[in-house]
Amino acid sequence: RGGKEDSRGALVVLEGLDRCGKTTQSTRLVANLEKLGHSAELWRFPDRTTSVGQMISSYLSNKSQLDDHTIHLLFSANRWEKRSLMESKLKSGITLVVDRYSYSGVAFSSAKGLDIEWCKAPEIGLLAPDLVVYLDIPPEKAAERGGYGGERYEQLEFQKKVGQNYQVLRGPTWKIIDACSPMEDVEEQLQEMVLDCVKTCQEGKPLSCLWS
Ligand code: Z5A
Repeated sequence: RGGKEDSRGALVVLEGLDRCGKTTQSTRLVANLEKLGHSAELWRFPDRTTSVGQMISSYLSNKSQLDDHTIHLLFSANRWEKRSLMESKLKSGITLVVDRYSYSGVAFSSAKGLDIEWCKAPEIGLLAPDLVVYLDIPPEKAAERGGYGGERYEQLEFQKKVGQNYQVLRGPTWKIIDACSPMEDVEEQLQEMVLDCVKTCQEGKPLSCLWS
């Protein structure tokens, strides 16, 4: 264990409320990693390009209605359909920077009143991130950023509940960054955390599965 043959890419997840800066930061992070000579790819969930993803997209833009349990399972299925590709990319040495993952799935669905353990169940067996970076922003501040569009969930009261659920989900692989700091400061802190994590994965840290 820990030899060169076990070297792999890192699974890094960015989480946070709507408008916390995940898209901005994940894009910059991948570019910075590449500049430093690391192989990295930007992924996001929901992945709206698959047929499951198209059902999710239609639901989020209020073009279709779905029962809360059903949409929860679709979000989960959207991660399962990418699981084996995710594993092979990581094993081939590519670091994946993922904009939202299972924690969004649980935090958003349980904010609607679904039982948190029920929400976690379909996520069991997906790959566990090596690092989860939570971009922390008060919901009121997030709402001021460019304003919310027309997508479902883009409402202040709902986002407050989501923020509380994220707190319940925080675990040992989580690191928090103040997302109200200037973009360049967030970028720098994030890069430092991720480079540490990439190093431990190159040194052969084994992959593990959710939910742990
Ligand atoms: N969802 C779910 O229910 N279940 C699941 O399993 C999953 C997701 C995976 C769609 O997600 C919805 O699906 C989402 C959760 C739910 N609903 N909500 N809310 P999405 O990822 O497609 O959409 P999003 O999360 O809402 O992304 P976003 O609106 O694009 O936000 P963002 O990526 O976090 O932020 P950004 O685009 O980088 O930045 C927003 C603005 O803030 C922009 O104008 C920036 O220039 C500005 N910004 C960024 N950083 C800063 C700093 N540091 N200072 C000042 N201004 C900044």
